[in-house]
This record gives sequence, C-alpha cells and structure tokens, in this order.
Amino acid sequence: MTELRVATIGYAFMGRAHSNAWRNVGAYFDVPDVQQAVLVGRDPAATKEAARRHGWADTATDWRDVVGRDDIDVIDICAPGWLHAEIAIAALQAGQHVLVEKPLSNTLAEARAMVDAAAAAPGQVAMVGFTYRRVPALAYARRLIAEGRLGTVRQVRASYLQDWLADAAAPMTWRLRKDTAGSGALGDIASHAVDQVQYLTGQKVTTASGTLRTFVTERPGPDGTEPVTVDDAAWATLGLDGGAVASVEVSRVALGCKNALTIEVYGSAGALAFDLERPNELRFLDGSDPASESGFRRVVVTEPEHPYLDAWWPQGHVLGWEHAFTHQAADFLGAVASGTQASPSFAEGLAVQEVLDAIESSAARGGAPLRIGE
Ligand code: SOE
Repeated sequence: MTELRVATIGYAFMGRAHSNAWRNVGAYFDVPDVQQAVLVGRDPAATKEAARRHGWADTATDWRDVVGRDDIDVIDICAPGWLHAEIAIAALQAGQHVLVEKPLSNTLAEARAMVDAAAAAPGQVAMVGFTYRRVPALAYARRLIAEGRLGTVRQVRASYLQDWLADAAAPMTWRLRKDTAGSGALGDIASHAVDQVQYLTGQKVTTASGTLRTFVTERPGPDGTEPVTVDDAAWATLGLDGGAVASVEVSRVALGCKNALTIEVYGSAGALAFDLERPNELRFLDGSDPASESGFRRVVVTEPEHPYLDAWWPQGHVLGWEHAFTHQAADFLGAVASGTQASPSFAEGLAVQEVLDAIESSAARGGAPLRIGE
C-alpha cells in the first residue's frame, strides 16, 4: 500500500487540527503516503480557503460527495456529533476506513450501531479520536502503570477545566444544544477524562454516580435568546473493575482555566501526575525511595525512548498540542497498512459512551450510584 486518499469532513477547529496532521505525518513517520484528496464543508468559500491553506486538492459541500467514492480510502469525520453515526456507518458500509472525532456519538443507540457497523467491516480500520492518548507523556504514563511501577492503582483524579463559556453573553453554538451535541462538558471533555481513566489504568469503569449543572441557562442566538439544553459542568465518582476509584470533574465555565486537563494516579508503590499546560512533563513518585529523598520527580518526556519521540527532535526540544494529532494519524495509517484494528476502536468509544450515559442517568436521579449498562 503506497498511498491512501483521505477526505476530511469539517474545516473548523478539529478539521484544521486533522488537516495539519495529514499534511505532516509522512514527513516524520514511516507510513503510507497520504493524498489530501477532498476537504468537505457546507460553506463553499470558507472550505476552499481552508483547503488552499492546508493543502487539500479539492473541496465538496456535502459528505455524501465523498462517502462511497471509490477514489477515497479514508473518511475522517470532524463534523458535529449529531452527524458521526450516519457518516461513519455509511462509510464503513461503502468499504472505507473511518477516523471519527470524539465523543463517538451523541447517544448510546448510535454508538452501538457504529460498533455493529465496524464489526461487520473487519478489514477496515474504525478508530475514534481520543487524541490525548497520543500525548507522549500520557502514553508513557500508561507504560509505567502497565509495567507495575505504581503497584496496584488505588485512586485516579481526572479534571478537565475550560472557561470559554464562562461569559454568560457567549453566543449559542451547536455545542450547547442537546439535539446537536448530545451533552455539554460531559460529552465534549469528560469523554477525554473517562477515556484516560480507562486507558491509563487498564481498568474498566463499572459504577458511576454523577452530578451535572447548567449555570447559564440561556444564551444569545441569531434569532434572540435560546435555552441552553446541555450541562456546563459535570462531576462523577467512578468505580473500576480492578478496585480503583476515580473522580472526574469537568467544566467549560471554570474562569481562568483555558484547556486544563490534569490527571493524577496514585498506586500502592508510586504515583504520577500530568498537566496539559505542561504537556512535555510527567511527575513521577517512586514509593520505594527512602523517605528522606522521597518526592515527585519531573520527567521531561522528550527522550528518543519515550513514545513517538524518536520521530522528532533531539531531547529537550519540546512538542505541542498539535503533535498528538500527527501521532494519531500515524497510528491510524499504520493500522491500515498492517491490516490490524486501531485503538481506540469504536468498541472503546462505546465503553466511554456507556460511562457518560450512566453519569447522566445518575445525575437525573440525584447522584444515585449506577452500574454501567443498567
Ligand atoms: C472544546 O471544548 C474542545 O475543543 C474539545 O472539543 C476538544 O476535544 C479538546 O481537545 C479541546 O477542547
């Protein structure tokens, strides 16, 4: 396989991040060549301009123009959540590989249908974009935990705080309507936190109790004030099948926090801490150090033996947020080339969706703890 022809659906924030990755992945990783064939967006002029900037050969205004086309191998879905299931299922049924942004879908029923479509297309890659798995420090954290360096994991604290909706005058967007986004901070950013809890520990969430809040209940829309129908913030306590307990706290109205994903993992033999505002660092505590010397050490995760780093610069020459998307593209293309399934699979995306659904149901029942799948 020498060349894969990609169509990306969506040219806004995520479309740009993915376009950047498709454009540079081949320069750093040993993967099949990417032909950036078509960029899809509803606004023809804006899509053409984005295509010119990001190196796309052609544009289209409807996803149906690229799904099922026999000169397109990969459908990359950066469209809003309410479109994920329809596009992904159609693309898989048409024989194309699919990369879809998180969360997998807006509803559990859609997520299940997507998993079924992926299962019916075993020769095609179907992957969901939990991009933070590709931050080298987090991939390295998982490796340390899997090697037993933390002993038995007891507690995880995951929080993801943003403030782009703190201003009550911030306008309505599709992200604030239940019918287009499914949920608010829950699906948008708790999805990352829950995925990290399961990815880092290797344990599955089995119980959840949740709280949701909408602090700003209406916002200015193009035709006047509109009700906000999703949460601004969410909290959850999660039980995991290996005995650990995780707390998750997310918000899009946490003033002063821009994109603050922090994760702490405490085990019987060590501990780890990560902060996305210092993405090249992992803090590691080895519980076997003598008490007189014990403390978190700051590991700069830029050595060639760290995940993904041998493709980039000499040690200490740090990476940014966008590099995780290039790593994601590399892993996706590698899976296509080797004919293997990529992780996170649609089934892993469904596992996150089940936890989000339980958090929402628990919140509706005043925080009652629920078993996943109940
Ligand atoms: C918006 O809250 C957002 O762009 C999320 O949708 C992304 O997944 C996250 O990486 C950054 O914040």
